[in-house]
Amino acid sequence: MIGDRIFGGESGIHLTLIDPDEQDPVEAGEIVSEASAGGTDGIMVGGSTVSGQAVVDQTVKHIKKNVDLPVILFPQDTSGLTGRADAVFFMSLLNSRNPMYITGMQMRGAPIVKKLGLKPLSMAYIVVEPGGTVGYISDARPVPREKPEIAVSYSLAGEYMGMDYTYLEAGSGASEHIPPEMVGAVSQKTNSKVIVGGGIRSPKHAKSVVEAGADIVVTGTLVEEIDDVKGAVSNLTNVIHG
Ligand code: 1GP
Repeated sequence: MIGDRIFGGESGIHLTLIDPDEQDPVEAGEIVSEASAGGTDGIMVGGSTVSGQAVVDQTVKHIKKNVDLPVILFPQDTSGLTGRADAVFFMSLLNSRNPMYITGMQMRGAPIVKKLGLKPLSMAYIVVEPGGTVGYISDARPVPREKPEIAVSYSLAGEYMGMDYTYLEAGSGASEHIPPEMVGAVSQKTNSKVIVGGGIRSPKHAKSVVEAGADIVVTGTLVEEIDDVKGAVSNLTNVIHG
């Protein structure tokens, strides 16, 4: 079934993140066709500044038209939801200072997720320095890069609250990805599936976080900036799939 590898909790997964504000829906469909040919395992759709539900809906429509891959929403608020997707990262930004990003949006979104029949994937979302746009918009207090123990504590807190995934987020387009030492500490000391994203642009970057224990690697900016999406994704998936 679609998404079995991801929803079954397997490791060695690559997800391609599409920000609906970065291209029109038709172009998003073309990009994911290339990413699929390069071996990506699924598509995430979301961004920090999405300009409305209609664009999310149309983006997922064109993605679904072009590829037979699971589509997981990565919403910044309820406007990031559409029933055309398969699942949603139902996340709480644990190190935000604003309760809207910890439980507020979740309260508003939960009935919509239920009504749309989206599969909720429960996730502790942890913003790490530099944190980028998402860190700024969500009023996060980014975890210092040299403090893996703080990331472990947040991840464990999420695990004990019943969350299946921990997403270590450096911020889209980050100058440096999550330090492997932090990925390793979270992977070893928690039972969470560890997702790592932000600033991963090369097979070398991907290899370093996978070897440290990342179960899922997310790349977004790369496919926005490169012409040969298939080639770039293929280079990453060769490393991530092992
Ligand atoms: C952003 O972690 C994701 O939420 C992906 O980051 O755009 O830097 O790949 P990049």
